[in-house]
Amino acid sequence: MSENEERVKLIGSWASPFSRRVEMALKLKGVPYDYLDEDYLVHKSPLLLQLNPIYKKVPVFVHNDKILPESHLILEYIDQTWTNNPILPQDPYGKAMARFWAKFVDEQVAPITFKSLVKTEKRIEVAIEEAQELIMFIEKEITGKKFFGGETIGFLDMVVGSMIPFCLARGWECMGIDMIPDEKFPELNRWIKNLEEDEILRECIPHREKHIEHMMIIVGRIKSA
Ligand SMILES: N[C@@H](CCC(=O)N[C@@H](CS)C(=O)NCC(=O)O)C(=O)O
Repeated sequence: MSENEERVKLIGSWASPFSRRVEMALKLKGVPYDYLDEDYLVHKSPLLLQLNPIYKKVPVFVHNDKILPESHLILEYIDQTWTNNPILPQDPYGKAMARFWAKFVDEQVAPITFKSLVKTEKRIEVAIEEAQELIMFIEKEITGKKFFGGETIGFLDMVVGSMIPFCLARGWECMGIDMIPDEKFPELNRWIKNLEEDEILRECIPHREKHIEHMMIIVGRIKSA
């Protein structure tokens, strides 16, 4: 390897939306990288524990001698380091709002529409309705947009796309829940189709059947926790 050559490594997991979104960004920007897959449900490698001793979670991004956990931070770092095909808006308000929606989806939508739903003590119809109320905020935000940030794939498509259609929806499917029917969420479903048409994104989406089996395991674990 020459002295100037970049060393880029991602420690991720095939089923993790947090890892998938980082691969989406690397592929979109054409950054070559080595990938190490962690089967974190079974075992956490000494490398993962060493690189992310605080959270012990994937993904961890390694660029030369820099080590960075946390997918939102990794995406921002990638965007600022490899500036072709920008994924975040350039204007301060657009950037702040992209961060807002990304945080909302990871910190509110994901736990409330999945983990809490699996364990809910409410009537399931009521819990689903509450989950749909949250998702409706995304439906409204996405209305009329090809992608979340406009005409090209960007940060929000990676964060929200890796989470809602290509992770949570598979969990809802294995629980037999039709969470985002077309009649109720036409704009969300239109946007999902746009994502599925993109070759780079498609490459980063976990294989559906295998993923549903994985989500079954997660549902079982949440139930018995
Ligand atoms: N906030 C983190 C979340 C990462 C995360 O939750 N990763 C999961 C995989 S989907 C993990 O490593 N879980 C292992 C554990 O919870 O012990 C990010 O955005 O990167």
